Amino acid sequence: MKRIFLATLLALVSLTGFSQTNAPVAAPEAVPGKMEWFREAKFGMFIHWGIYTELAGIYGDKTDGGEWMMHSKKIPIAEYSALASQFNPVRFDADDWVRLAREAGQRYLVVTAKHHDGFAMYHSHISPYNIVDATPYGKDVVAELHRACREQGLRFGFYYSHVQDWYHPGAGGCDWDPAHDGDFETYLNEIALPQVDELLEALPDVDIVWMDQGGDITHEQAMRFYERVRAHPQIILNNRIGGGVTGDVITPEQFIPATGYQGRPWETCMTMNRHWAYCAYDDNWKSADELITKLVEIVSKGGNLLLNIGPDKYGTIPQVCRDNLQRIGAWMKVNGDAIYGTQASPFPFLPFGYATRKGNTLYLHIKDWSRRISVPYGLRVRKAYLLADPSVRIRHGRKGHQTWFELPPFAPHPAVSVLAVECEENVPTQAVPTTGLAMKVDGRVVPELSDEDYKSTWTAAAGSREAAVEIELPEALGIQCLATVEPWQIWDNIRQHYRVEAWIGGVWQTLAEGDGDGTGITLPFTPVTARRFRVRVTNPDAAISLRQVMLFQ
Ligand code: H79
Repeated sequence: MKRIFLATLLALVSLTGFSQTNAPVAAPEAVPGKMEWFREAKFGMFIHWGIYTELAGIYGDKTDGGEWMMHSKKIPIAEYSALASQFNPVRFDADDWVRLAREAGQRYLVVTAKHHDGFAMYHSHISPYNIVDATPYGKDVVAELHRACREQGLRFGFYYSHVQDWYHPGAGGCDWDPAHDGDFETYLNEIALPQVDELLEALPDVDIVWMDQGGDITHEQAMRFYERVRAHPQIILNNRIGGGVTGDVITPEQFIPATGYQGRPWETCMTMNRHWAYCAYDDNWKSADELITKLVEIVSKGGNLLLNIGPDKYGTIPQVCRDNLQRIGAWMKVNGDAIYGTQASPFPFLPFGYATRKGNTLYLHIKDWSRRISVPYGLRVRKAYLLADPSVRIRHGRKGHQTWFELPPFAPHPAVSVLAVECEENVPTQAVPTTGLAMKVDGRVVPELSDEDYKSTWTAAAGSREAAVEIELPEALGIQCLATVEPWQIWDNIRQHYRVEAWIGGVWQTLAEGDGDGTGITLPFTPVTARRFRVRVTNPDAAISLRQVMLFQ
């Protein structure tokens, strides 16, 4: 079986003329429909837990906390590893954690089996640097969570940092302690690959393998991980193996992509405050309402949300996290039909919020409540009702290519309220008016900006700090939002600035201004009808760079 699989893979590799360097591997769906549960589930729990919680984000000055502390403060291996002898999370209760996830409406759970610090939170037979052999607690918490997930009907996955490991010699990431000197191949063969093997053996029915930060390992090194995981055809593998090898799921970290990823499975992982691991002083909590809104936005763009919690060194989940999850759960009880098993919105942009759909039913997720909302399509409505109160009569009608709905005076929920609209037919996906359009930067056509490839990137000449993207629509249209995709990551701290203008009455009128966060921007404004637009871009931090520029109706 395994041999047939490998042979098929090799055939595929030679067919696609795949190079050693960076060609992505097509994801073979070994089990037909193996992604189905994932696409339906929409919402999972991420758990970052390890011996770094002994520090709780405090070591010297309290800046770079969390699971990166050892790296940020260049803590010697001998000192950091001694934290293990204190780690005794007596309040850990796998059944309680999984119940919390289930009651929040989360359908799967992913836990850090080994993070970049190299400490295994399961019983490893490859390295004694693990929770069973090196801590007074002495129990395998990954196995416990796996058991509890199976009992309560949640899917289960483990996170494994395969390249960075600041403890085992030769691995990536640790350059401050000579005790870490060694050979990367030896680390791969003696630690990382055997640990992945033993995890797959201990958890043969695991649903997700979440590798992290493969980066610049070679294609051949990446393939060794890839093949191991692919020998278990049911496993959903993320895209962070490195070496140009892609998996099944695209994994934006701490951001929501402007339009999703063209029908490919994706999952945003996100923290509730600013750290993945427990951090005693980080009070930058997102509210339950913000988190509900993010979940809705993600699902409306066809993705999943893997929402993180960071339990502390006792095994206690911060009360704020519990409260947030409970509130999300209450919302999901009422509105879950508009989340689970739905497809992405047919509308690239809606000024009042978001949409999802299932068959002929359209779910309008209303964030900015008003007495009257409309969608830019003439729907043949059979029935419209609020999920929070189906007994309230909702008047509706058509006007040209619009369908309007009259809402009661008060929103049922302060974050997002859902209007279900049963239609006579499936609503077709509305095109983004700028896709495929010739966009010019300083007079020259730049195809990267309007193709459908979110990865193709245009970068201005080094040193240039200003550019103008000119967009001429085939006809005047009512436009009310600019969206861009940028090539950086959140942690690069790049603030590219945008000013959107329209040519109206013989002058350029400014419509809106704002800064990207390194991954892009969604900038809504009061609708204007015009044919010519201009997006002026400045970048104080780096050469101007863009992947996509879109205008939405
Ligand atoms: O496990 C979480 C992160 O620890 C991990 N991925 C998620 C799921 C991750 N590994 N690397 N990165 C994320 C990107 C690196 C970010 C960094 Fe930093 C910026 C490392 C050093 C500067 C953030 C800020 C961490 C320390 C300071």
